[in-house]
Amino acid sequence: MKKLLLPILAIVAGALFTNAQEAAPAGEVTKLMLGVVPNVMKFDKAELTVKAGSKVMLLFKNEKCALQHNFLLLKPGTKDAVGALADKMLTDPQALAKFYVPESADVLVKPHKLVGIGQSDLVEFTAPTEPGDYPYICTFPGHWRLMNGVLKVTK
Ligand SMILES: [Cu+2]
Repeated sequence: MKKLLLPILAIVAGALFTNAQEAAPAGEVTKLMLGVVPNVMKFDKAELTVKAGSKVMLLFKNEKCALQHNFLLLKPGTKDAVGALADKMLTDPQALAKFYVPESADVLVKPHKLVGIGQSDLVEFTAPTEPGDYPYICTFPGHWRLMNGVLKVTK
């Protein structure tokens, strides 16, 4: 069922996009895959690249890691600040319900859930219009120092 859903979503997004394209010829849908390296608290890619302002469909998938993870995209230069907020959530009784997403204006893209073993989260967003290096991190407390990467937004 899940395997079916993605192609269908892609087709729907593609169809929507075709219509939108007449109004916004610069747009395009970029599909990205991001995974988890088991047991070392790392994403399987340290770097991803998208065009500024493009539609992005990112499939974040945890195939083999027993820990739970998430995917957040942040404003440039804010990894340490948001990471520190994430670590503080250890004392927040609502943290699990919030999927360990800290409340911060530096968070550009939030996850829908924590992704346990065998699970995935399809994250759709519009890439920032300003080119630059946008950090992505997992905010499960303690993970972000190792579990981070850079989304390169290009012109
Ligand atoms: Cu993690």
